[in-house]
Amino acid sequence: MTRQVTSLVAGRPVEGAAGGTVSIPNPAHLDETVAEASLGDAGTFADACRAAKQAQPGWARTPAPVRGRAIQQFGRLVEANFEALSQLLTHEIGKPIAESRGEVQEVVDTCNFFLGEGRRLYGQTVPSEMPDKQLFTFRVPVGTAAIVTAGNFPVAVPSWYIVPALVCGNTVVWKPAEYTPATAEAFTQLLLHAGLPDGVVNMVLADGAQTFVGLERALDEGTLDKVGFTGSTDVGRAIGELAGRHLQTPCLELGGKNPLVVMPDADLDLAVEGALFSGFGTAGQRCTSLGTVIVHADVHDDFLARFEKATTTAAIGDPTADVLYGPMISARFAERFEGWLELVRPHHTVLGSTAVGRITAEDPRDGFVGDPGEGLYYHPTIVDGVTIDDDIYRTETFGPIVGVASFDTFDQAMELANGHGYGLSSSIYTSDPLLVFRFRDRISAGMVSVNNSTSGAEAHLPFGGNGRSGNGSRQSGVWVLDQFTKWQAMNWDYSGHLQKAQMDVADLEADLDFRLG
Ligand code: UN1
Repeated sequence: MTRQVTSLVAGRPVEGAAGGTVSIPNPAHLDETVAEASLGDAGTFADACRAAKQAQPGWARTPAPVRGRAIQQFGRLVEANFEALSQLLTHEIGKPIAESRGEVQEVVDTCNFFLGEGRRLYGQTVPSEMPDKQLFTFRVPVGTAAIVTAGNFPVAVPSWYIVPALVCGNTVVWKPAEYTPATAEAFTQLLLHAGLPDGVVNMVLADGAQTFVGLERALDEGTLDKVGFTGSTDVGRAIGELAGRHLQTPCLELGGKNPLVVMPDADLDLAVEGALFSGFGTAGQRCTSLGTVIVHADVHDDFLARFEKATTTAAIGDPTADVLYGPMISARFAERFEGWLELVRPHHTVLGSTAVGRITAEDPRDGFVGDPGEGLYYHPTIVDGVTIDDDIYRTETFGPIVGVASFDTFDQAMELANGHGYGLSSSIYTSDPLLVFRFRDRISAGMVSVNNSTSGAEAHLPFGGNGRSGNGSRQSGVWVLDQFTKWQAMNWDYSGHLQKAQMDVADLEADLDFRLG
């Protein structure tokens, strides 16, 4: 069944298709159309920001525990529609069904965490320098938030922004990836049925260029107070510049080139399992996907042989079956991936499958699950012999490709782990606590795994990166509250007279010349 979907602004579907229409094929069965979407344009986006601005004061006045209740209801609706949403996600972006269910669970986990935040949103009571005076802090909503997200996690990542933004008293304009309109529309319908007043959540389907113009317009009009963006480093930089001109700090979650370091004392089978999942799970299209395995020279050959075996024998294919990964998300992702395959140089050794590039009848993959000709399937590719000077070392390659580099000293391992300038996720396999803490101390990444893959962050720890991976903002858990609230400081002097801070403070005479005999 093909879904007809459109933007949802102020609780209503947007008529017409100011930004044109797109047809979304199932990437696992290209002859099946999942959705026909009517796109909005910059004007639609600006209208949505106006609707959100209008709804915001009323939503902020809604008591926070009641806002938390809306989040609880949304979480319940997601659970009640768990399987339908998971299946839709798999149909629209080809994510293996087990991973889609995991992603929907991440939305439920996020709701479970934040539904109680409505009853906390703690401020502080702080002692004053003066008698008969009390200091306080309050969390104040930022206002309206535009959330622009990628399509590789079309519901979990949006929920990381939208759920805390709402519970904090903000209203939202969400711009999902234009290649996941069906999942986005379904997700928005669940939000709209959770009891949110019209205009509190708005969803605009639009392409990137129109969205950027819409952002500029809304910022100029003063209808937008915060931008959250998950996507590429280049677009993040442009959004950061734009927001900065309006004295705003956006929440930016950008790319990664996540290292997985294998020390000589590592459990190699465990490391292989981690590399396989984070390298090829979601067809390597997570921001937390493994970029380069950095393996000690003493265990390099042994690790590589085991990694090659695991990769060559892994089940790839139909995402509704039990596979390591399915197709690429869309034709755009497939094309970009083909470009990145050209970063493989003659000094590299390529392993992992029966061929490189698209899986076809001419370039088949042993053990492929289903018919590769039906979808956008690509061979897994291990590139051994990566050095710090290689383009592939410093380029985020969003797809099923993993580099392998080797090192002799821990310093070299750290240079390789940090030298690309990204800093999202990282991992070390070792049994030595000293190395674990040395790694934690020296790695530039915002997230560190020990004897675990670079993917699979839990939904209540701070998620985010440094350097080319972001501007230091963090999502998830209590840490994201600082993205969606501003601290307000209040002092209340009930002494009945003016007490001047710093000047009218009681002095305690001390004998600072005193010394022990
Ligand atoms: C992303 O790729 O943008 O940590 C998010 C993970 C998932 C989320 C990834 N929980 O791999």
